[in-house]
Amino acid sequence: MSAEPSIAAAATKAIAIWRRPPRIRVTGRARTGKSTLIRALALMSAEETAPVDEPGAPDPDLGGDLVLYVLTGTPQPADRRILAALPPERVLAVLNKADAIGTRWSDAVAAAEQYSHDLRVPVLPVTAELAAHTRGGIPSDDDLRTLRRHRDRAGTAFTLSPELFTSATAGPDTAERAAVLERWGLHGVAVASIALRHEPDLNPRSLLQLLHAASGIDAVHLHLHRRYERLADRRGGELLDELTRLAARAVRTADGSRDRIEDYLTGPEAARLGVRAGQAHPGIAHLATGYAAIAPDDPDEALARAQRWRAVACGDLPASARRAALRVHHGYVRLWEQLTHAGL
Ligand SMILES: Nc1nc2c(ncn2[C@@H]2O[C@H](COP(=O)(O)OP(=O)(O)O)[C@@H](O)[C@H]2O)c(=O)[nH]1
Ligand SMILES: [Mg+2]
Repeated sequence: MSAEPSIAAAATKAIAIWRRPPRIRVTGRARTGKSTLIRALALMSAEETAPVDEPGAPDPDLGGDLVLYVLTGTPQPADRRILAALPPERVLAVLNKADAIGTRWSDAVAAAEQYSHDLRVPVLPVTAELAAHTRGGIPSDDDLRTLRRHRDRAGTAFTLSPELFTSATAGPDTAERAAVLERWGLHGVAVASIALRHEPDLNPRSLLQLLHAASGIDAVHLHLHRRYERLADRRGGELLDELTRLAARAVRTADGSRDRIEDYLTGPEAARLGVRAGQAHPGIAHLATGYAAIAPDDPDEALARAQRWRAVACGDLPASARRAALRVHHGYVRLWEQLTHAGL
């Protein structure tokens, strides 16, 4: 019979793939903090894999959209092998347990930069345990009273180990100290003590913000969000390619599937997807920074951008980057057409 139902079905399938939520896998060696990081990020859709580098066990399946790779300390040969086999645009690595690296945050930042350079993927320092605590609630007045009572000991060996922090030699409030330790972890206690020494009147909300900032988790959130956007842009481009292919293959029949696909491809949403997909190409992404990702609402701006991208496409570029630049150019031309016709 007619090929038409299969065209409609194929278009529906392409749209479903485009809309599918990203699949993210959190991996790394055993006890690097994968579960803790998932809690800290509140990543509902993330799946923790079996640990990497387990004797006798195969490497975990790292298919899907994004891989969040958890390191602690110096990367091991298994970390290097697995990271080298993954496409860099699909990977973000964190250097967890930053609280255990050196004596200050800048030591963890320097280590992360070094690993990032060696491994050729972004590596962000983080203290997932503290970040997970700051998700769990706000410091109580009791917590603050206990920490204030010992603020003269902030920055000393007192906060170096759970045993020292809860030692009976520091006073009769061992149970209260154990409770604070339980709620905020050793690193949280150390950071909070120093903050309270400098500012004894700090309120619970400000202290929570400070602990959250000290965990480094916001940078991970931000990077992940950017990865999600890049992924959405790439998928938008794949949708356009697939629909273009389907429309080219289809015969025009009564049910109008091909006309609907063509209408969509010449419409405003496809133009915006094309601009975004083109700009996300790694070879030209740097040329797109500074420009709002959404289309301008004045036709002159759309035309100016179309001309600019035409010039980029005529420059010295590898073939795939040139196609991407042309896709941006075409997207802006379409938008310009729509904006000028809409005004008539
Ligand atoms: N010092 C420190 N310990 C952490 C941190 N994150 C996790 N841990 C601890 O590392 C251990 C393993 O964590 P878990 O999330 O279960 O690791 P997984 O095996 O990779 O899932 C636990 O005892 C955590 O409390 C961190 O940022 N700093
Ligand atoms: Mg786990």
